Amino acid sequence: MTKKRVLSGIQPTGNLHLGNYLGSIRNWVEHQQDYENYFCVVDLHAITAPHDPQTLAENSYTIAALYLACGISVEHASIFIQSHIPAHSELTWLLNCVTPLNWLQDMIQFKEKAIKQGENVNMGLLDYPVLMAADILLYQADKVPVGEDQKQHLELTRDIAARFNHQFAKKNPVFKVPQALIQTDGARIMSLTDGTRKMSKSDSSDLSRINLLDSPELIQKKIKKCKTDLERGLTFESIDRPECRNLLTLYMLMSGKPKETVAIECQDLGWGQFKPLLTEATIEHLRPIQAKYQAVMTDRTYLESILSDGKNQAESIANRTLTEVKAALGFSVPGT
Ligand code: AQP
Repeated sequence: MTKKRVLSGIQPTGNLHLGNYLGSIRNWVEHQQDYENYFCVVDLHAITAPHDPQTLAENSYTIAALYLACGISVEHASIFIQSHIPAHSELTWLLNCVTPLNWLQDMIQFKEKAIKQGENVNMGLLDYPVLMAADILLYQADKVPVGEDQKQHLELTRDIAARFNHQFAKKNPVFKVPQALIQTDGARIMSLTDGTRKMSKSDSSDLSRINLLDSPELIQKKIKKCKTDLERGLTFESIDRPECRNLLTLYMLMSGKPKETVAIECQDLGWGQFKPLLTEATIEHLRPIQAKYQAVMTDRTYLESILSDGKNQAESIANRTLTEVKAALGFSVPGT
């Protein structure tokens, strides 16, 4: 039986944090044997916010190395860099011309990031979800594992695919309409400094997130300083204690203990007793990931060969879809 196809990606906009890992990469790793996987570093998305050209390429290699360090295996997945495959940009343009403007103006991420970026809002930021739709639809992906913040973009991808098929390919649909794959626990990891905001690479305070490559000392400092409340006894249930729920979830996922065990262990604890437990579990969880990352980064030739193989495997599928899209839209073919 042929395996269903999975595609996902992360922007090289900074160091990966526990939100990216728990909401996204962890799912890729857990289910990689069950699917035919394509995992990309979405560097074209990274320039929708102000970026530094001096670090973009290196950040992309860092993210690819972290995919491997977190447990993605090239036996099950093609790993590649989005900008290495021109079909992503070309399909974006074609999809731009079938996507109603008001669909994009309604996107929550656009509204939030537009406020954050002030006067520095470019067309690319508005167009971010169409580029994401192109990434997914090029590979005819069945499933897209993402954190909850990307759910709305996935819905938009489905709408764009359905609209294109309906307008231009009624008899033989060109695009598969993909499904989101969202974990129940860890789908939305919150900031360490404000339990009502998601943990994010672009938060101006580094204390708001734990990065996968943070040293044990820095992890300890961030957890020590993280926002808590004045109550004793820690529970998952309290709706009005967002920091408490978030930190218990982090502890559960970092320690690998079942939710019930954590609930019993922490029900009578104060923050002073809990924080060292979370610190220890986080440091130990990240230790092997950091060691593997260092090993991958010392062999650049190996990393580049993985990205080159990944590109070749992915590009043939992408180009096939692009040809079908252009045919459906009625473009001429050179030489005919
Ligand atoms: N806080 C989070 N909790 C759970 N999942 C999360 N993801 C991001 N933040 C959380 C998931 O990580 C994947 C990669 O995201 P991305 O880098 O492509 O863009 P993003 O969603 O905008 O992530 P960030 O960290 O907030 O980056 P910036 O600040 O650069 O925009 C996605 O699957 C996302 O759901």
